[in-house]
Order: sequence, then structure tokens, then C-alpha cells
Amino acid sequence: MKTKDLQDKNSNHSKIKTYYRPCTLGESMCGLEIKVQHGKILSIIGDKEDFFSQGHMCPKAMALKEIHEDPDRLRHPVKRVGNRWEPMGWKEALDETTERISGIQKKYGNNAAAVYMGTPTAFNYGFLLYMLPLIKALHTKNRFSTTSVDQLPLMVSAYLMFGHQALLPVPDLDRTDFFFIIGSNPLVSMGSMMSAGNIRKKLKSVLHRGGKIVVVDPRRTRTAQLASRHHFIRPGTDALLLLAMINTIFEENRDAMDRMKVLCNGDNILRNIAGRYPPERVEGLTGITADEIRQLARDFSGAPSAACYGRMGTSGQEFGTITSWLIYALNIITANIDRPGSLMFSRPAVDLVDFTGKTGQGGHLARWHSRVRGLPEFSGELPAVALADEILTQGDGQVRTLLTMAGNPALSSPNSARTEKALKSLDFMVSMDFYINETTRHADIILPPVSHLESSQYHLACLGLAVRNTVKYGAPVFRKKKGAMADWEIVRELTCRLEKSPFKQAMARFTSPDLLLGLLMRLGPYGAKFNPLRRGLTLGKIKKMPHGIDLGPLESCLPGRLYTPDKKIQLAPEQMVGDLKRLEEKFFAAPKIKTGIKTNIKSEIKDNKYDMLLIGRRQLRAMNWWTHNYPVLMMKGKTRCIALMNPLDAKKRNIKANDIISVDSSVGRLEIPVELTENIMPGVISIPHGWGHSRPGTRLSVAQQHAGVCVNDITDHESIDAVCGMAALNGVPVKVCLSNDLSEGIQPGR
Ligand SMILES: Nc1nc2c(c(=O)[nH]1)N[C@H]1C(S)=C(S)[C@@H](COP(=O)(O)OP(=O)(O)OC[C@H]3O[C@@H](n4cnc5c(=O)[nH]c(N)nc54)[C@H](O)[C@@H]3O)O[C@H]1N2
Ligand SMILES: Nc1nc2c(c(=O)[nH]1)N[C@H]1C(S)=C(S)[C@@H](COP(=O)(O)OP(=O)(O)OC[C@H]3O[C@@H](n4cnc5c(=O)[nH]c(N)nc54)[C@H](O)[C@@H]3O)O[C@H]1N2
Ligand SMILES: [Mo]
Repeated sequence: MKTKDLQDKNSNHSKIKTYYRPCTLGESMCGLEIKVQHGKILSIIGDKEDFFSQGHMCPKAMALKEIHEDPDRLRHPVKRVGNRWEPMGWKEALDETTERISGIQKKYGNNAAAVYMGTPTAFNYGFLLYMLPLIKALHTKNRFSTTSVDQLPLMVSAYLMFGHQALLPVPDLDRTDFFFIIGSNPLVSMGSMMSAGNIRKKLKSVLHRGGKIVVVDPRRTRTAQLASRHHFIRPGTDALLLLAMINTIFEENRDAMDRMKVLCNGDNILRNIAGRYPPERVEGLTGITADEIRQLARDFSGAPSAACYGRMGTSGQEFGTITSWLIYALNIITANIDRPGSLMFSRPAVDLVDFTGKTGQGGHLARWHSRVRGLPEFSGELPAVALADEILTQGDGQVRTLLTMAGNPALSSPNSARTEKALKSLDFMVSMDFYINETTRHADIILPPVSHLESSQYHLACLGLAVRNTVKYGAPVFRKKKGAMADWEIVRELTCRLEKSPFKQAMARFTSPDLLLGLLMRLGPYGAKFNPLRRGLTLGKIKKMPHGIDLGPLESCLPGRLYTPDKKIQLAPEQMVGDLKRLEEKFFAAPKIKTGIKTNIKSEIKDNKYDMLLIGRRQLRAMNWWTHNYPVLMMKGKTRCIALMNPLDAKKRNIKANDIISVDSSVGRLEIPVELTENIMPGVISIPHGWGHSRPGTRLSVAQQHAGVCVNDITDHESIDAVCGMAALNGVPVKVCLSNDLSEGIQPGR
């Protein structure tokens, strides 16, 4: 529908206005239809005319109304005075923030200031376009974000293999014959590092057209239940499975390297490596038999087209980076890259890969290391697991002031108690956030942006991961109140106050997100450039098409878009090959001992009381930790903060359904009710994240009533993927028992 038709429609129902815009609560970019009357939201439903999501939306989107109306949401800056929060004017808040940060940097050096960016920054184009100048103005090496508790292994793999951290292939879902999902539950997460709109429909149509979906996951998830086949896998052993599949493919000459050779290098190294992993060597460790592994390899390589895809289960573990590498490698050696039905690259209207690639910003690894633990930087950021150390450890370069932006590291980073201890000890902390939550309660000043519906929306990051090329823009539903500020305006104000260069100040001051977006779009692959005779996409045209524009199926683009020096895919980057030693040590070096599960993991040997492995899961009615304050999402259904355990494990421990169990790890203990189900592999326990809202001093009245426990109270900040410092959130060794049956001698908290 064009804007004029929309206006007509709006005037027919003089008081009811209809707005169309993409959802801001996740990566799937579902088109929403929002009806408003007298300044109140009447309804939010999926936009049926949106070609990308076809009327689908997930339950999270319903919360947009309550986010907007939430009385707990901050509408103006506040300052902590003792135990109270006092309102502040914007000028005063921004001036004080920058004076305190500058003062600390002057006294202790630039690295005394740190920044932390949470995940919602990725769905906020104003943020993305204005963030870099602010970070540069801070001149600090202490930059952190949720990247290193999320997709970092994929970005490191893309950088090392394709030459650019953001050249991330996505499954061509509309055309694939074989969708192989390892460690992801897209029917609940709606797809991640892959924007697909209506994912259920897309998965079902793979099956309807005779294709196959195979899921490998320690839990039989909703996605696994829909799939053609599911295999349980022991957490953290995916790299072994993939090596054995690659072994089979090479052994049985099922690879397509004859065709792929022109595009790749390093295939001989990969072949030699895989030679060491026959399926028989890994079956006992993965829990998938050698026959099944061979069959998987044959099915994958034999399908007319196939796409192997992994997400938090494969990224968020101790071997996340090599697993992500091997996932790409499996696709590449079978010619399942860059052709219809395989892993392909999206071509968005604003192509950040092109812009940054051409200016040499495709990525960097390990140019410097964190002060305390020596963890590597990636593209200017240090791993989130290093933040608490940098704050708590005295010495030159200690972090004393922190700016958090749209993040809740107190709960979302491993070892919450330690993170909170660190936040509490800062000289000055400021948060850009509209809630007083577990993180921002430690801030001295909170700078709240407007609500999501008061900002325009363009999915700058997610459009580059779409499974079909598309573009859309959403205008604000509500005009922001006088004096209120959007995130990008807050960032701009901070930049102008911290930046010494008058030119850079002016650049920040006299631009706007839409001006920059319009410019980038004109210069982008579909852009009109600056030639008035050339027809092409402009932001103006896109704004007139609120249901989005279809830019067609994904298209082949290699080797043209590779940013590696030799314009070839690197099949065996040295950093990956080098890390196989760690894999060998973990799984094959130590003597076997008898534990509850087939394993010879060293950490468990050290202390064999940890005889189960903890994994995480996402839930349909929440977005990480922050959407727990909305009755529409929280009031329905049964208790959701519940552990899942196999009846076999429960029986051994005398645990019955709905009992309260105690789960202990090397860093802490939590207590949680348990559900017994055969949908989880024996030896594995699943605890959802997003919970733990009982900390005092927050202003989250609904979340507090449904507090639950935070899984990161028992994940370990020292347990990481050594290649890049990604947190190992899955596969955490734990001990489980009835809560009133606590064994002596375990001291929680480290
Ligand atoms: N409703 C909802 N949607 C969301 C979110 C949310 O909180 N709620 N969060 C969003 C965000 S930020 C992200 S990053 C995405 C994540 O999207 P997904 O990765 O699809 O979501 P998860 O539920 O974490 O799925 C991870 C799966 O990996 C499995 N797993 C755990 N350990 C292992 C392992 O060692 N090997 C294998 N093979 N599997 C393992 C788990 O059982 C789980 O099923 O979801 C996004 N979408
Ligand atoms: N154990 C375990 N831990 C995990 C994970 C796991 O699977 N298991 N998953 C990891 C992953 S994938 C992720 S993405 C992280 C998430 O980690 P975080 O991003 O730190 O957690 P969120 O709960 O999403 O916090 C988002 C914050 O942003 C604020 N916010 C929301 N919208 C806006 C906005 O528009 N502007 C501003 N300024 N603020 C806003 C919210 O109020 C909230 O405080 O958690 C990670 N942690
Ligand atoms: Mo995430």
C-alpha cells in the first residue's frame, strides 16, 4: 500500500490510524500493523501485506504496546543520590557524564574508561550509525559488547575464511533441499544471524517440497520435532562430529573440491586434519554412532543442495570458533556455498560489508590483548568475560568508569556475582537505558532514550543477513515528547562533548541517521548514485513502501565479494588449525574415568562431582533478560523458569517432577524447579536464560514478581573459547541434586 492510500485509509476512520513497520525486538524483521486511536495503541498484528513475513509475528511483538506504556520505563535522566534516584535535566546529565568520564581519563589514562554495548544496539540504526565516533572520541582499548557472548565465533570464521567479519553466509531457505541445523532452535528464536520473517512457514515448505531438515541438539526442541530427523549430541562435541563428517566425505570421494578448487585454498590441510577423525574415533564422545555420522555425511553431500547452519549451541561453547569454521568448511567442500539452496550471501540496500571492506575495516584479530588475562581483541573489542577483571584488578590501565548502552551484563555475562561486584566498585558508571535493572542500578546516571515506537526503524544489520534480499523502513508511530531524546541523539551529544576535533564535532552535529542512511543507500548496490537519470533505490522511495520491497532471491557473488588477500576462501586458517590441539587435549589426552556420561573431560576429572553438563535455551515469550516486565508476555502459561532433565538422571538422584533441585558449578549454586522429559539427552540439564529479577534496587515491578533464577549465576567467566575469548555458556559442568539433599563442602561463589 502506498503512503497516499494509507492516508486515505487513515482519514476514513478519522480517529483510528494504521502504521506499518518492522518489529524492533529481534532479527526476523516481521512486518507489524499497529492501530492507534487517541494516542493509544489498539492492536498490534502481523502485516499480511509484508511480503517478507507474510502476516507472521511472534508473541514478543505484542509487548511493544506495554513497553511504550510501561510506568516503570524512565522518561527522563536520573541520578543516584544515596539509595534514591533523582530526576535530572538532559543538559545537566550529559555535562556531568562527560565531565566525570573526562576527569577520570585525565587522572588515570584513556583506558580507565570502558564501554559495553548490549544486543538491542544491533536493531537500532541510529545507534549503529553514530556509535563509532563516540567510541573513537573515548580513545579506549576497553571496548566490550554482547558480540563475545553471542556470534563472535561466526564473525571470526567469516573474517579468517572470507576476509570480512560481516560477510556472513545465510541458508538459502527458500530453495534448499537439505537444511542441517546444529545447535539452534529457530522455531523459538525465529532465526538468528539469519533473518527469515516467517520461519515456520519456510521450514515447513522445505519439507513440503520433498526436502529434509536434520537437527543435531542435546535437546529434542520444537525445531527438532518438526524436522525429518534429530540426533542428540553431547554438548561441546560438535567439532568432532563435523570433523568426522568431513572425514567421511573426503574418504568416500563425495567432496566437490574439483569444482571448488578455483575458489579455495587449504583443502589439502583440511583433508589431512579430517583424516585423523574417522567416525569411530568420535562416536563415543559425541553420542552419535559412526554409522549415523556416515549417513549424515552421505545425505548432506548427496543432496542436490544443502545448507549447514549453527547458532548459540555451536557458537556459545568452548570450541565455538573451530565449530563455526567446520560448519562453513562442510558447506564449502560439498559446493554448498554461494549457489541456490546452499549458504549464500545477502545483498542489502546499504551494504556495510562493501563500505567497510573497501576501507580495510573487514576485521582484525589479536592486535592487542586484555590487560589482566591476555585475551585477544577482535576488531577493536575485548571479550565480555574480561570486563569484570579489568574493573576489579588494580594496576595501570584499570577500568574505573563504564558506559553501558542497551545491555544488561550483570545478568547476561557469565558469573553474574563477579560482574555485579565489579560494577559496584566503579568510580563512575553511566547507562543508556530506559530501565533501572540489575545492571543500571549500579549506575550513577541513567540516560533513557525514547521508546521503540517513538523512533523510526531500519534494520541496518539484519537486512544484511536476510534469506531473501529485501528492504523496508518504519516511521515512528508516536512523535517523541518535547525534550525527549533518541539513542542516536544521546550518543551524538556525548560525542560532541568528548570529541576534541571541531571537524568531527561538526560531522556529528550536522547529520541525521536518515541523511546518512539515504547517502549510503544511494551509493549501495541498488542505489540511484547521484545521477539524476539513473533509476534506483532511494530512502524516499523506500519510505513510500511501508510493506517492504522485494529485491529478489539471493544471488551468487563469489569470488567478487571476498576480501582475503588472494581472493580465495581460506579452508584452513592457521588460527583454526592451531586450536585443534586444544580439542585433542580435551577429548583424547586424559585417561577415561567413569562418570554419569560417556566422557573424559579434564575439568570433570579434576573434580568428578560435576557429572552433568548444563546447556541453555531461549523461550518464545521473552527477548533475553529485558522483556520480562510486560504482563502480556509474563502472565500467561505455566512457570517458565524451569530446568529440564532426563528421567534417567532424575531417578539416580531421587528427583521427581516439579521438585526443587540444586545446581552447583565451579562458580555458584542455584535452585530451580525441574521438569522431567525424555526430550533431553541423559547427562544434560537445560536451564533457560532471561531470569533472575529478584535483585534489590531495580524498578521492574512485573519482572520482580516472576523473578526466577539467573543461569549466569553458575556459568564461569573463565570458561571460554581460547581462539577469541567467546564465553562457553553451554556445556558447563554441574552437579545436580535435590535441594534439601545438598552435599557438604561445595562453596558457591568465586
Ligand atoms: N523468543 C526469543 N527469541 C530470541 C531470543 C530470545 O531470548 N527469545 N534471543 C535472540 C538472540 S539474542 C539470539 S542470539 C538467538 C539465538 O538463537 P538460537 O541459537 O536458535 O536459540 P537457542 O534457544 O539458544 O538455541 C540454541 C540451541 O542449542 C542447543 N545446544 C546447547 N548446547 C549445544 C551444543 O553443545 N551443541 C549443539 N549442537 N547444540 C547445543 C540448545 O539445546 C538449543 O536448542 O535467538 C534470538 N531470538
Ligand atoms: N547463559 C547464557 N547467557 C547468555 C546467552 C545464553 O544463551 N546463555 N545469550 C547471550 C546472547 S546471545 C545475548 S544477545 C546476550 C544479551 O545480553 P544483553 O543485551 O546484555 O541483555 P538484554 O536482556 O537483551 O539487555 C538489553 C538492555 O537494553 C535495554 N534496551 C532495550 N531496547 C533499548 C533501546 O532501544 N535503547 C536502549 N538504550 N536500551 C534498550 C533493555 O532495557 C536492557 O537493559 O545474552 C548473552 N548471555
Ligand atoms: Mo544474541
